[in-house]
Amino acid sequence: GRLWRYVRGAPKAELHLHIEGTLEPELMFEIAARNGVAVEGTVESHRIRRQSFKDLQDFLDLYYAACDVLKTEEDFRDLMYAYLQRAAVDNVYAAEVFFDPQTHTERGVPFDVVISGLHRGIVEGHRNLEIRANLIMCFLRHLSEESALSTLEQALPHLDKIVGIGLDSGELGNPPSKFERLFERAAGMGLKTVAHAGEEAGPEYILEALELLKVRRIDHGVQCLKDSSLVERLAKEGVPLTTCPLSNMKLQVNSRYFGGRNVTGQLLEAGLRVTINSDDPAYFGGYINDNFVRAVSDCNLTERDVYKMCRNSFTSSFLSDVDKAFCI
Ligand code: ES4
Ligand code: ZN
Repeated sequence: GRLWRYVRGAPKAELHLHIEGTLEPELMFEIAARNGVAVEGTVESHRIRRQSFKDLQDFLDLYYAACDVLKTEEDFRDLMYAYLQRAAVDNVYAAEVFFDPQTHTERGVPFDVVISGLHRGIVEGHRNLEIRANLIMCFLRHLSEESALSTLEQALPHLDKIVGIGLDSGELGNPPSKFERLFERAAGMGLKTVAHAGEEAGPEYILEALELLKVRRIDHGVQCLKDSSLVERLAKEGVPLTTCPLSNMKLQVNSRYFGGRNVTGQLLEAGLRVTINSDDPAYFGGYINDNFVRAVSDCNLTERDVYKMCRNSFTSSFLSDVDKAFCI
């Protein structure tokens, strides 16, 4: 209806999207077959397995296992291109795409293969689909600082293909403070910084990400609602939150921490700079417009709210000021 039409037609930027989380079962089997990798089950059984997760770790175990099929530059190109095709349908003008190099280098896939393939997908997407994309290199917070620092070294010849760095994977027990030196080094190299914080862990992780990692955006950040003085600060400083409504629902963040409620409405009412994103759409049951529609219908939002969040997505992006002005 009218709501869907408005959401679909609104230009938007996607700021929180893990490229590995766009691997649909169909593409996973296609890539597995051509690489001679055995995968248990069927497209249908994988769809069913992805319908619900106990928590973040339950999801991550499946997400990392699915990545085993990815081996060649073509695989990473195809993964990126398929996502950009799907995002263009949702009127995404620009995407800032997370990738997890350590997930692949730990399995013996060279860093250069991963980044060259993803970059080729971006170049072809820009040429054929008129969609822009940039890469944000994410570090797995369950691994050591040493592993992260050596991964940053491997990125040195490819800095022209990366706009920034992020921090993801299992949050509890892996606080931002573990990566203070990494973020300082990356910032010194001219890279923008973001971090997942306050998805499952509490508001103190958000505060650490701001104070110690000096991030420009908080990925998720919904747990700020547990600390009213933090909410005030985020609102006053206009810190962008890249929220993911379907992700929070599927990973039981809402049921565990918010009485089952979608918190998009509360975040907006608090005056926060909220954006809506899809996180891992091949696992959480929808792409970016599905996330908008879910938030609007759960929280009774207006078209004005949708407009505001789309505008926030551009102002919070790492696009140049000229590009931002063109998009808004
Ligand atoms: C992730 Cl939802 C989420 N949280 C943390 N790390 C991730 N990696 C991929 N999806
Ligand atoms: Zn995420």
